[in-house]
Amino acid sequence: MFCFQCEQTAKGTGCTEMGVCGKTPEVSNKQDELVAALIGLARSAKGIETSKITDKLVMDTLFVQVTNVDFDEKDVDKWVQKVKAEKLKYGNAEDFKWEELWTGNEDIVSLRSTLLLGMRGMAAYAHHAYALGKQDPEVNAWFYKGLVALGEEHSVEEWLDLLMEFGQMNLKCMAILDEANTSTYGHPEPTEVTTNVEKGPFIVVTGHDLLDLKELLEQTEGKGVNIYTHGEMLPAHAYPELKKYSHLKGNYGTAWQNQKKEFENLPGAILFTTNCLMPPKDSYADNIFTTSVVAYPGLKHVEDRADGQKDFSALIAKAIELGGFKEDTKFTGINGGDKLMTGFARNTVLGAADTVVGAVKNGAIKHFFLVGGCDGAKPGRNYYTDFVKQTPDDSIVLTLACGKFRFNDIDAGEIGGLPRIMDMGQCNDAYSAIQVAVALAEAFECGVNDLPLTLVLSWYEQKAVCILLTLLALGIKNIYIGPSIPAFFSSTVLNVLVEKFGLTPISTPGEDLKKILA
Ligand code: SF4
Ligand code: SF3
Repeated sequence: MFCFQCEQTAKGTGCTEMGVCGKTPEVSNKQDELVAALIGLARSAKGIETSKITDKLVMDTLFVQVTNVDFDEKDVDKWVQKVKAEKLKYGNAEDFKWEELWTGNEDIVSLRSTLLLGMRGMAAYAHHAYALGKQDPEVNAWFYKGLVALGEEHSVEEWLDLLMEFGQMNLKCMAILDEANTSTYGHPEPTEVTTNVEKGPFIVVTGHDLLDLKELLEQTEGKGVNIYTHGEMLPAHAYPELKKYSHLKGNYGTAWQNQKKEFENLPGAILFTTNCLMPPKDSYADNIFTTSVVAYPGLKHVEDRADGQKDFSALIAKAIELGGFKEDTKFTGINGGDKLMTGFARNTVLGAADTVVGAVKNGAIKHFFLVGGCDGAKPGRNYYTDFVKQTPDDSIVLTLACGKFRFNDIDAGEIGGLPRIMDMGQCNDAYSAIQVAVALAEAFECGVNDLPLTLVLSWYEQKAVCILLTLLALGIKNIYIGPSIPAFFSSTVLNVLVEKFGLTPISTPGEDLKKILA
């Protein structure tokens, strides 16, 4: 096996014997086979109009390869066979030789990997939009274009152009997802969410899929089973069409890497709608249900919806069997706070644009930070907590994705009625942050790079890769990135990103803040 797609990769270079995430060599090799088969499918479909079924299969099979999604060799093999069968509908072009995926010139491997990993991220966004009936032919077509490109030779310049074109396409894909979410569930509204859990049966829903949550809310209504979000599902509380359910009670736990501790002895059932699943401990494995692209050997799986809704009855029965806590039980975030604010997506922030612009003009707001991205297990990730704690009182911290659990229970005060820390949503909502940055630039008649705005990203998996490529494609400069530089950036590629875009590895919060605010 060889895999270096995520931040926790072995020795910072690559997992070769076993994934640090728990992915086995068999699963890893199967995933490589899947990439090879997908390239074969894309080659066969060149110049032919593809069906919706094929488009959906391409998104799903790329999503399956994202870190902490699928740990089941049989399941990945099922996807390989599906792709091979689908290919025959279009032709029989040669598959890519998967052994060649990670070999060859270091810089070419780096550029090829960056595109592949970015596409895995975009596939997740396309998958979620598709579930809500939204898709874009251009985005769908780009998956095939990108797959064909992965199997071809290109100069470094050509690879960089492909990466920038991909970044633009991912912006489009994120826009469709934003449109899908807001047209289905309404615009997120500022919402306070408790970290406490009420007595009685409950289900914890984690991952990013809002439709799964919505269907589960409908199926548990009036049944005496409460629903709690976990991790990336927290922003669901802000959508009018989801918050209207009175049994959507609160948020349990923090970011994904704490699940082994947080799910141990939990008297509730747990639904994983997407990443990040960790290999479960035996003590709670029986309480876990996966669905959609998520799979783990031996865990119960809720089948995909055909026409109607998914059938969550076994999950609900499990929650009732477990019975929940006997008494209302208090929990806190990692800094001891028991209230989390969410719902500061583009509509809310832009709705307060006059206040924001006014506060900048009268000096009440001197700087904006976007501190966002994935969380993870490395001790160095305290950087993000410390960074936010050290931001000056006249600055605003926008945040998104699961990295926010490092600081989202801190009460950092307000400026002009707006909280200093504003949660814009999931990683899937990065589009919202980009829209706010663009609108601020318009209001101040300058470019995004001329705003008093600094992006401080934390990355872990491949959605962070596609978002980074989008930001670079938009020409956004001097982004701080941590906790480490991706292993798949060769030194040459990293040099290009540093020289061309000013991509900056994080150092210490104190030093970085001094530099940023100088
Ligand atoms: Fe290693 Fe990350 Fe790949 Fe898992 S996803 S095998 S931890 S690089
Ligand atoms: Fe988190 Fe896995 Fe990336 Fe959606 S849930 S941000 S790591």
